[in-house]
Amino acid sequence: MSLSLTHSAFCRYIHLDELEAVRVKHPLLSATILLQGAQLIEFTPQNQENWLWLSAQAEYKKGASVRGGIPICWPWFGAAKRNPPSVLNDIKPQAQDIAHGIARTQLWQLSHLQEHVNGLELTFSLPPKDKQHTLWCGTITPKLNISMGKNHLQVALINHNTGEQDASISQALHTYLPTQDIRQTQIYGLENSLYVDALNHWLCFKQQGAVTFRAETDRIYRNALPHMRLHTPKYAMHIQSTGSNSTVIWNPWVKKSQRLSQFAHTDYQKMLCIETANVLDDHLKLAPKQTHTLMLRLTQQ
Ligand code: TA6
Repeated sequence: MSLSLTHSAFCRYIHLDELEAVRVKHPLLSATILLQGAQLIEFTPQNQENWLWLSAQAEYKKGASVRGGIPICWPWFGAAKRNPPSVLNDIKPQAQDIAHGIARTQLWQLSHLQEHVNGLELTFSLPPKDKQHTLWCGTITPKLNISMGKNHLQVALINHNTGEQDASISQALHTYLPTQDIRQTQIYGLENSLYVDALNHWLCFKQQGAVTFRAETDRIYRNALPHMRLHTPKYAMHIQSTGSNSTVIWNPWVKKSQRLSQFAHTDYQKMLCIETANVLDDHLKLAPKQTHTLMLRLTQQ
């Protein structure tokens, strides 16, 4: 099915193995978004490469998240049991072994598509589904807005509490980014931030200098600054966020790489995750009818 835009741009549905995706091509860019999870797996400005890392071993199977791009962790991040009671209370017992929530394996719908002279904007919504209610009984509904141009990618996860009571979730835009060499990759903007080290008994530490990678890294930075810079051997990227009180930095390194699905043993050398989030004590609390937006904006220098 083709969704016509102007003569210079088009948007159509394609199949990738078991999954359906929206493929957009514009004079300034191209992109691919899986309907499962509203997962952006490719954003390629004109004459450039994909800004996002996508596993060469990616599998497009129903009910399983594809490794790469920007998976949406919602309405909880990480292991359910690691979440505060106000988040855990809405997760049904049969869902408590599911990592990173249910949104990334549910079928979203393309609900809005708009072309601008400088790019494209798409909105995806997660229709209320029986399956969802068997796994989670919260009252917050999400929408995902993706805005793209020749030198920017903006992703906004918009949460609205439809209920008559306060509601809580944890969430992350789990962004996979490429690098030519993880050992020559640095993240600036987290200096002196406090972080929880998921690999060291979830104890709290203070970041000294830029973030570099010499071992498995799985850290949740608290009250992170809204602007970070990623430096890799081939490109530098500004990472700006609003509505985010947590930043997760992850690289699986050698041993975990051997246990990960859809991941070659040496892939850790060529990727990292910088995740725009609200997790642990900084999870999202919404009053009745309140709306909150978690927004990530990537631009290259
Ligand atoms: O965001 C970091 C993390 O929670 C890691 O602990 C690791 O589990 C990663 O997410 C990937 O999770 P996934 O379920 O996509 O394999």
